[in-house]
Amino acid sequence: MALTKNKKVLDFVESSANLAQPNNIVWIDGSAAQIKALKEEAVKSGELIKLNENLLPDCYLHRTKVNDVARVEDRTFICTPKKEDAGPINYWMDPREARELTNEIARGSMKGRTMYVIPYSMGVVGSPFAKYGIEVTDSIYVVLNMNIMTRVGKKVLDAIGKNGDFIKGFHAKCDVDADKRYIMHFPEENSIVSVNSAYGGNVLLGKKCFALRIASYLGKNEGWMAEHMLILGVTYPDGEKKYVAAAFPSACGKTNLAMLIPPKHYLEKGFKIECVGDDIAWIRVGKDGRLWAVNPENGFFGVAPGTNEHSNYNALESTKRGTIFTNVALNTDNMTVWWEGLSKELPEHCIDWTGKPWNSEKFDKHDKSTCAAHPNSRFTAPAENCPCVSPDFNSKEGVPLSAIIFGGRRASTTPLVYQSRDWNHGVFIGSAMSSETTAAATGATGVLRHDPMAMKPFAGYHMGDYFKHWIDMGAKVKNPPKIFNVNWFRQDADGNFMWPGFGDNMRVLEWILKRCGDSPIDAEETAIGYVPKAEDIDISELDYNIAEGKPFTLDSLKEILTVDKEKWSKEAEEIEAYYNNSIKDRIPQELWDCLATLKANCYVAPVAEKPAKKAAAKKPAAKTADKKPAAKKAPAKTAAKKTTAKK
Ligand code: OXD
Ligand code: MN
Repeated sequence: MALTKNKKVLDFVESSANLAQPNNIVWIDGSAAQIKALKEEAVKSGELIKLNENLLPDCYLHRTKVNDVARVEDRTFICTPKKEDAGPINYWMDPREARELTNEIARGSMKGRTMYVIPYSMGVVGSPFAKYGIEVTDSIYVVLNMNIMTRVGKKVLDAIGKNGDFIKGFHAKCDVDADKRYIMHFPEENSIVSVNSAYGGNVLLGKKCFALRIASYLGKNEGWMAEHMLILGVTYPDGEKKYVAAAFPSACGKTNLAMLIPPKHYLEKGFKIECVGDDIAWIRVGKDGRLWAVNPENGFFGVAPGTNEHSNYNALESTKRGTIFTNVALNTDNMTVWWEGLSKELPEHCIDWTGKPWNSEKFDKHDKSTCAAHPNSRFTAPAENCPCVSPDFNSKEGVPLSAIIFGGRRASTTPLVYQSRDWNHGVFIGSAMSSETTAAATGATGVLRHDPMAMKPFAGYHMGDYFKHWIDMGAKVKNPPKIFNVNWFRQDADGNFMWPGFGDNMRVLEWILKRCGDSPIDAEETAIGYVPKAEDIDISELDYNIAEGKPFTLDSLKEILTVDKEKWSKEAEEIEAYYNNSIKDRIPQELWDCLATLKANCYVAPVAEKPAKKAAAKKPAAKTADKKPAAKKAPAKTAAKKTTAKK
């Protein structure tokens, strides 16, 4: 029975049903009884496997089809009436054509099936940040994941009210046919359509589709920001709290940073990290002239491989109850789960993510095809499970940001940390981000690509306009957060990581926040921005590399803080080529100015020549392609600390 009188909701449900022709329609009211019954039904049909109730209470395993394991960027479209509004780095389709195509695919696809209607809220229901959506789907897996990742049920329909608006989301599994898979966004119609997939990032429509692509478009029009960022709080020994948001591309360690456990001597002093969010931040200007952020989600859709009690104790604890695992391995000895990096010991009897018995003798950690768990296997865990979840997690106002951090996987060039000269320069740094690709999206991994603000796959409109929106937002805030860039992934000539990462990133966070107060600590001004004086980063009790006889010293730190002008001069050319050849137009002048400054700062006069003129960035294209050769594969980390590459 319909749970609302809102005509727009009823019309949307009716038109979806007319198209997909399900046998029946079930409204998700959010009650525990309904969710329990759906889990039982999914176990009966084999869609979910019930795990050991004593060891992993209320936890389930789901396997996707082998052709459906990651986001599909080349089948994800922004459907604006004018192609140029989607911009040159989004895939675009004419909205009418997109509707016709997906209607054709979805027509009658739910015959003999049930269509579930999920009312959900991104953000705390009733808060000023909250936005509502209705997703219709023929997948119980989607219902159960949405129930973890968002706030669902009747309370959302009550908040939408009789006349309120919402984002329409239509999902149909169809035949999970990769050739007919489409993830369509209609920003001007507040609508999303997803067909022929059942993988989270393509079908949990509240997440990437709504909370980033559609929300970034809404944010541009309404004066706020939707960003691919974690949010964390640092509590100081005297009880003071400061908050940071950080953007890293998918599977580059956002969840690890958001739940970091500081080194022992920080803990002893009373420092604490609390997690507000691990993937998405909605950011608004507060009455006090600062930027305030909320995490619109209610759970974590985290990458499983590499997660263990050392790399991310808090994430692992979060998965111990009420969690849905996707494409991890099943340990049949005790009906629990396993993935590469969970433990050193390999399970004796195990079914791999494709459902076949796994032969651990053939396992080669350098060959992904021998893995028991898919490299992009996931856990969907309730945020309330997380031991370090912030008491501000459900705050209606959000948290005030002291710093914004950008970061990517860069084997060279980018120092461990540096700070922008001001807001606009920070926007430039974000716009120039590049990182090696990961298994979170289909396609080759380990290839360096530009990923501005970690939003390349998620900005719902023209990237040049998105940069402009950042510039405009900066002009609106009296006390903007300071902007930084970090790189945990710098490698030495032998391909070893030069910084331990994980909990030790606390040392960098501490420096960042010391730069944000009323009387910031000093820093070195360099060609690219402010870099720490090495002595100002606490490296006490850092045991990195000791086992290899190369302990981490001040000189090691100095090495990863170096700014090599020659490399940066090449980087500047690369950025200019990216602007000219990929983004092409609508790049704000402020960013061209920052690029010109970078080029001038990195100019190295040829030896024995007269002083040369300063180089200036100009629009005419340098003809470099937006591609670099695949970065050298990172071998396992040093013997001092064996870690996975998601720090
Ligand atoms: C994610 C992603 O799932 O970025 O968060 O792919
Ligand atoms: Mn993400």
